[in-house]
Amino acid sequence: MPTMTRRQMLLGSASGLMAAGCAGALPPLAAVRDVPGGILPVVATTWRFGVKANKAAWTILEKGGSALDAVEAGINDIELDPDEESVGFGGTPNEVGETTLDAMIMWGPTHDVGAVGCLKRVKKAISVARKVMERTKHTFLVGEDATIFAVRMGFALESLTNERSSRMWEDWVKRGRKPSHWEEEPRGDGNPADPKDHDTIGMVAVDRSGDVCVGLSTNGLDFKIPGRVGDSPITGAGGYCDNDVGGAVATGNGDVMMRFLPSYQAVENMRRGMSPAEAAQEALARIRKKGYKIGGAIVAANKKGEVGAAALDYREFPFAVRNPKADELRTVRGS
Ligand code: SD4
Repeated sequence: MPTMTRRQMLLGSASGLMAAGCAGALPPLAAVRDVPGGILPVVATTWRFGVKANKAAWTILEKGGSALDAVEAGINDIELDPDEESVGFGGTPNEVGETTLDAMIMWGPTHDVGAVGCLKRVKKAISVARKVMERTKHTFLVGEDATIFAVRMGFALESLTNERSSRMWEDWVKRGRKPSHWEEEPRGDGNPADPKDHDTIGMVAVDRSGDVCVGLSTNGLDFKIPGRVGDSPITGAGGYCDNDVGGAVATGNGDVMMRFLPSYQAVENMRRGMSPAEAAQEALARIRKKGYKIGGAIVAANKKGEVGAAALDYREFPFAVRNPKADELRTVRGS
């Protein structure tokens, strides 16, 4: 899969820039690890906001911190950003005008997962997911009961609606409630690909110790039917990692993508020797083969710190990559 670099800031070798007095931009040398064929740490994130999310994650990775802390910090940064309309509060609401959140986090060293689906009135969904992972033996909590769990864990109850999200909902009602999710499955040539109108944050990080973490947070698809949970919080669908191999995260039409466990497939493809880009491409090709025509993409990273991505019916899919040598937004074309 060809990749094009839109904004590439090559920071040069750590020692070279240290000598040039630019140490502020670099991770402390102790936190950088050359591995055969690659360099750690690395963080890669879906969509354009990935650059900003990676910056927040990097403050942890550059000090030698864990991929787990980095993923939570990077995703929180976007969840709490009022300008992001598809992650966190103020995001596109469901059919009845309520914004609800899906999130999951998976930590390679323990192969443990925490997830929440249809979470209401709590802003930091990824942090609630981390509490599910760390404080309970469960994996996945949903709906009002996930909210009650969050309150028990000390999270504040807050409205996820703001002026913009109520306006979006009112406009949608005025347009006759179109688009809607009561229509036919997106199959075959007759169906247009989904418009790229929704972005989920999916982040994969490998820290200096080689430990892998993936995380995702989203308010799901615009004007979804109440109660709908997408692929993002489902292990192997939205995200998956194996500490021996690497990790992968998915974005796109989750109703279809969750039928294929594409993140799991991408990680298994890397285990069998494919590059991250090849692994993502092969996992997505399975969806196309069954006749679906959807927008979708996967970002994958292996233990060496190599990153790749592939996309289905997006004209262009941007994803952000940061490691000790680069801080860049890349794009792949949909296939
Ligand atoms: C979902 N996969 O809930 C998410 C939406 C998404 O870019 O990724 N949009 O189906």
